[in-house]
Amino acid sequence: MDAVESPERRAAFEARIAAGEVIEPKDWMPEGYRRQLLRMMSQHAHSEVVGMLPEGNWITRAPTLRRKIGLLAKVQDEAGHGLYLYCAAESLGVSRDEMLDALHDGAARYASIFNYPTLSWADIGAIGWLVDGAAVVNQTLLAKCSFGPYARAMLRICREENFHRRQGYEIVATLARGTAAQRAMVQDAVNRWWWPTLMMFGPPDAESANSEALMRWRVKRQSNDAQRQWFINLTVPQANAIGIELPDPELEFDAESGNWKSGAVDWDEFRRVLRGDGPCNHERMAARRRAHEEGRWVRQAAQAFEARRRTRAPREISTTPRREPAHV
Ligand code: FAQ
Repeated sequence: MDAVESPERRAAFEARIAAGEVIEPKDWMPEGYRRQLLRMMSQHAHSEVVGMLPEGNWITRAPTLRRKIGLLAKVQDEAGHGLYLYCAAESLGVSRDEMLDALHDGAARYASIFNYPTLSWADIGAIGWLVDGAAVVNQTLLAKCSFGPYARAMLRICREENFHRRQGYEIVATLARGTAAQRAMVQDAVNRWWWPTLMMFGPPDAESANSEALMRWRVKRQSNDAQRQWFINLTVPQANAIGIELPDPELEFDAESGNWKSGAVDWDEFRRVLRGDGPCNHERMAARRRAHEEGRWVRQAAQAFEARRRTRAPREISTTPRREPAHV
């Protein structure tokens, strides 16, 4: 046990959580709380950054200029989310370099969903609609989590992910109204992304090793299965509205609970992907490591620039007003 972790301190911390207080980085916290947050937040940051790869593949092949601008902005947003999350996680006393080393060494995880390939343009719509849609459900809850920096990072991220979700849905809806070939392409994309999206919420509650602690500490505000169900309930009517079929013959509405009941998720597939045997695990990690190596000179140049800036005397600022250029 941590030298400063006493039963009294721990009880006071649990009381703060129970009262719905927000915990800030300088507040005392049990080591278990810090570790859980660090695991989850760094994993989340890695997911945003690795998540740029499947969609980044399609920037050069977007069908129109409008679609290309949208996709470029989305991929850049994901990079920004990674940066906010690394900053928020750094407030727990671990550097970004350490977190990135853990990702590149294979010690840290990132979301299983990003180990699937993007085979057609319709996949970009399916990712926006389904994957970002799932992220919004999960992250809207995290915006109310007990750790201040994580909750605050989620506010802006959720707004952006919601926009991504709508952009993805618009792509899917457009293709669903298109030619027979476009309809077939979008249906195929949804068939491939549906089940991996449901796996994003994590294993069933009974197998979720971290949920008990995370729920008690109000980091997770709903269980994996509850979040999955919420997402299914939101998504089925959206699919029906545009004539897309979700690839689950057992999906049916249960009037008693008000839920859309789904068939069984293939949890063996989920475990295989987590073990590193998904369709693109090797490709994704190789691309991430290469990007990190190729960016080394940028980081070094930025550090050298900052070191030089700090040693220079501040330049005098001119107080003479500048004249506006004359209108011609
Ligand atoms: N993938 O005990 P639990 C996005 C692991 S952001 C990989 O239930 P927990 C934006 C889990 O780590 C997507 N591993 O875990 C975007 C644990 O292993 P460990 C990322 C998973 O933490 C869109 C073990 O299984 N979002 O998509 C997964 O209580 C489009 C047992 O599981 C977040 O990270 C998985 N899906 O619940 C970007 C949100 N599920 O670490 C680009 C924050 C479970 O003990 C394009 N995270 N595992 O060795 C969370 O909400 C939670 O961490 C869960 C997992 C729900 C993911």
